[in-house]
Amino acid sequence: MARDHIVPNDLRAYWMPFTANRQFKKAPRMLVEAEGMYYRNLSGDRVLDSSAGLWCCNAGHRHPKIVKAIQDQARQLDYCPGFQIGHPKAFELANRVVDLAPDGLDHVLFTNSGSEAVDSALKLALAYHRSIGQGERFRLIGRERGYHGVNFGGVSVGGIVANRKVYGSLLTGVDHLRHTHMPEVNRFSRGQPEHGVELAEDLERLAMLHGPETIAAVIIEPVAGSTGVLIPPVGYLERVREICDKYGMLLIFDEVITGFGRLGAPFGSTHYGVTPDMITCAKGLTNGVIPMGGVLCSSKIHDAFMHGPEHMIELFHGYTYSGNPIACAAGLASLDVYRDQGLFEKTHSNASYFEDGLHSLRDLPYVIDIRNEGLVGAVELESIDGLPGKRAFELFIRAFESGLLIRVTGDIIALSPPLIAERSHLDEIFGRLEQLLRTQD
Ligand code: PXG
Repeated sequence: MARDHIVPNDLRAYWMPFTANRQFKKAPRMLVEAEGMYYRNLSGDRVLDSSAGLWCCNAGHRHPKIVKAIQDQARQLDYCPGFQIGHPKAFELANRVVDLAPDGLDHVLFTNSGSEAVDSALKLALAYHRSIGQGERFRLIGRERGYHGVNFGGVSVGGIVANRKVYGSLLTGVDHLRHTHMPEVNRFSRGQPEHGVELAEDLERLAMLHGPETIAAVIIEPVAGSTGVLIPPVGYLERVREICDKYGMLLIFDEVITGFGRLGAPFGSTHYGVTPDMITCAKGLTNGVIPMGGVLCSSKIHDAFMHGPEHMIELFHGYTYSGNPIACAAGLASLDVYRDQGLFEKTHSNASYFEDGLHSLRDLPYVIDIRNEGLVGAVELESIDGLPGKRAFELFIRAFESGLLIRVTGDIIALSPPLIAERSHLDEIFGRLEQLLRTQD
């Protein structure tokens, strides 16, 4: 295929997100095409995608049905105001999302990203308590090592230090549970680690410390993704749910990564059989192709706002692009593809093959832990003394140069291949990783 991609000779203007900008601009890594499991770089070489872009392209790249849906929608209705006006696809997508969710989560707000979904959910939690006469519930509880996007609410409840520490005092009234990483007892666990259910008791302690009647909501990722894939210990999510119920605190599952099939079920909550009061999602909602996120909530929450004069707006919240028609078209097509290609079931049936492949890397140099669930996994490497993150970053560069896209965070390699991955693709990912790990300096 002829390649006519023009590369600007000045890269200074674009300040790239979560990127080592100076390093990048000295030796840029550009992708210019994609199809299925592969990208292509500027030289036309294939790059195998082991991270579904950034955990989002679950149906792989440039899926013809999703591409067509977006093209058709752009030709038909490009934009429609979302306030006081609707278009059919927003309602259709909301129904389809709710159908996949656990029973009881019957309503959806649309946003444009996971970060916006999180901040919307936190605001909704506060407004809900006020609407039922419990306005004294103002506290929000997150968890160490949690990632809930980059907006003020999400950073406040988040627990990744580098994402927080330079941004001032953030929201007040926030506290954190301890994270659930216990390598001393859970190293190389397959699926849910055996130890750590007792960490859920942190919530009981925080309730006693602050007064449970002051806590509005608890937000956690069922599987903590960004921090390097931490799988919930057996019984942990159930216990958090119990404590929330005991004290009337809302439970929010941030399913931006675990939503839409990553664990082999529509949501992490369906996979683990624990139903929160709200779910935040994004990424796989539109296969990552058009920005979109959402907040699913229970009828209990929704109905609490549905009173007062009917001409009045019930919730003063929303975005210019909430329910954008092209995003909705991408969402509907993505959900069709997930269903028609049986991608959640495929993930479920590939999970143990993925697990075996991942754990086969266990004895390679510097590997200190491996964790997995569904089609998400992590290989943790021993950090170089005084240079945390360097070992994995170098591996990332070498992988990219050799035609494999991986995601690294600190010294952890996180894998989350598109759910269309055949076993041959998984073999290729693990084969290449083995080679790269074996040949480290
Ligand atoms: N919550 C969770 C659980 C996430 O994983 C967000 C919120 C924010 O979503 P947006 O759409 O605002 O980015 C996320 C996003 C990585 C990585 O490799 C993870 C995310 C985004 C980009 C990179 O660690 N998670």
